[in-house]
Amino acid sequence: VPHRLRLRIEGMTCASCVARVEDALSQVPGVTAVTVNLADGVASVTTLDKDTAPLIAAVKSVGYDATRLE
Ligand code: 9UX
Repeated sequence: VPHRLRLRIEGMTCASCVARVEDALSQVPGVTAVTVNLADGVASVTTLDKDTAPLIAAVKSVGYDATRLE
């Protein structure tokens, strides 16, 4: 079943940052939905894969830091 998780994203300061993070997360296999809130610094991800490491790696690959929120 799909599940939702949230990531704290560090370093986003403008709307283009949001678009970069959304694009990166959307391309991770298993991801079916992504929303990123600039003001909160939080990404909400719906994914079929329980492994969060590829999500965090994708965010880091475009220049931001990410940590799982519980
Ligand atoms: Mo906006 Mo974000 O000019 O790295 S793209 S600050």
